[in-house]
Amino acid sequence: MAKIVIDPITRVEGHMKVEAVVEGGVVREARSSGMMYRGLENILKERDPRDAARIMQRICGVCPTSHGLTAAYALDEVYGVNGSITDNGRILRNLIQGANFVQSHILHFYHLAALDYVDVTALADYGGDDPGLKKVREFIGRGALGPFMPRYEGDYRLTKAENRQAVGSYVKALDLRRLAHEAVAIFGGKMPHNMSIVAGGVTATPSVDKMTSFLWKIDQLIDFIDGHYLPDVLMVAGRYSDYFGIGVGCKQFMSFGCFDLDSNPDLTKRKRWLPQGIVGADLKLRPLDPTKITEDVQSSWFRDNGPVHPYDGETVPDRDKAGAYSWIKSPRYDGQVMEVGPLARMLAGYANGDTEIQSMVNGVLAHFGAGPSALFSTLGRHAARAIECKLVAQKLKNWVLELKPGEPTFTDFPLEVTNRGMGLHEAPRGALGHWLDVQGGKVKNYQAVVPTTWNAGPMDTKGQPGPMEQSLIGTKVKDEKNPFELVRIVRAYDPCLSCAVHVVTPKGEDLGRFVVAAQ
Ligand code: NFE
Ligand code: MG
Repeated sequence: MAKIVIDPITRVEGHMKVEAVVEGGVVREARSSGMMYRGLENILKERDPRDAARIMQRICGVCPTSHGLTAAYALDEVYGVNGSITDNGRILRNLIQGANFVQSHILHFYHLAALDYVDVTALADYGGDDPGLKKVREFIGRGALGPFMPRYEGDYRLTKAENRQAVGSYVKALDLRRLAHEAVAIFGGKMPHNMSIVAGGVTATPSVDKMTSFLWKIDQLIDFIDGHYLPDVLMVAGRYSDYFGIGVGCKQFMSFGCFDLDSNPDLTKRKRWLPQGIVGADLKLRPLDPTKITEDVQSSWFRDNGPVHPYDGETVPDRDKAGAYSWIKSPRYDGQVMEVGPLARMLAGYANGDTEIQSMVNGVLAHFGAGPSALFSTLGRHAARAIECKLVAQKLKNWVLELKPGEPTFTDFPLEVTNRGMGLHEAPRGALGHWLDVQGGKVKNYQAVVPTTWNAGPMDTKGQPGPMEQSLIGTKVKDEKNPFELVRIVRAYDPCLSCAVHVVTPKGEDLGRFVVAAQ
């Protein structure tokens, strides 16, 4: 029996540890742990609720727009304007959020995941003129290999030409991500942490100049997605096609739905481009009942009052709790484990009859001669993310042309309220919910339940491991010293620990000391 510990396993955004007990070359037990403690929920207490749309974005620099937007949805309900967001406000929110999706998906494939498959040393004797690739060759020549090393050695399967193609895209993707950030900033003011999404709509106003600039950037992003991202994912999938059967997971998926097409005050009835619901292996979409969401802290370093709905949730650390092994909580839907993310969204859209999604998903499956069950896998997660990236970028082009310069973007409201509010939307990594309770115009309680919390959460009271843990258990590990299988499985979920452990003590106390081993 061997124990493999990978700490940290994430390439950015916080420390996540994975421990796997391997017996006879197969993972028998797996533990996913969030190894840091933060605290945005507690910071909100007693503040003006409107601060939530700014402060909650500080959960993360990768998906701040999602936290600002989901906070704004919750605040729309608190202030009673959830049924009266103007068309301009709704569309601007979609554009800001959509441009961040595109950036985040490109970031994930190239800069967080690709180096698990692509051998950068293929550039060591590069003799061409591409400035980006020459830079990579120089890095290799000097032995200065960060961020490419350290890495596991052995299972790199692309040809030299394919590795060079992928590294070329890796370098180009840096520029394209900047372009996507600039697209967010056109209507969001800046990126990260936009200034314009607020309760009641958006403070930015559309103009023909801004719309043209946005369109021009999105066009270049679409060229990159068509010319690099989609072909590179297919190329990697071709060489590593066994990963269509590795990392299967819990086969239960949840999407809160995203990109509003109307302003129905009830978020379970609001028309959204990507639909809301629960999908199982039968590919049938069932409606979501948000009252069935709970957070369990049985295996988390928090005071335990049993699984509770987020409106009743609390964030009280207990670092010495017996049996706990993570700062991440374990969210459940109707007591069940749920995977969230691009795969969940593409499955929800597929099951709902979206012909664009069906055609792209079927195209990828046909390319590999695979059936729908291949989607429940490590490569299924990469493919779903790439498909979504392309479809979101196309939608952005259409939506920006629906803006009406000169018409309102914001609906005003009175501030002295006592009310509760729920925000449900999707972040790039999956379903994101914010719940807040406001009394006498001040925040009494704030709870965020975040995508990586769903995916990377630990075992619950019923003994059910979280989705990533389920993906790891049963995996064959060929070389325990180079556990490619484990890092590829975990990274395909695109975990973000800053989001997952978004809690901190109000006084910034030191809650524990951790030794972070080199990967
Ligand atoms: Ni820090 Fe985030 C996304 C959110 S993941 S990246 O996407 O919310 O939990
Ligand atoms: Mg939380």
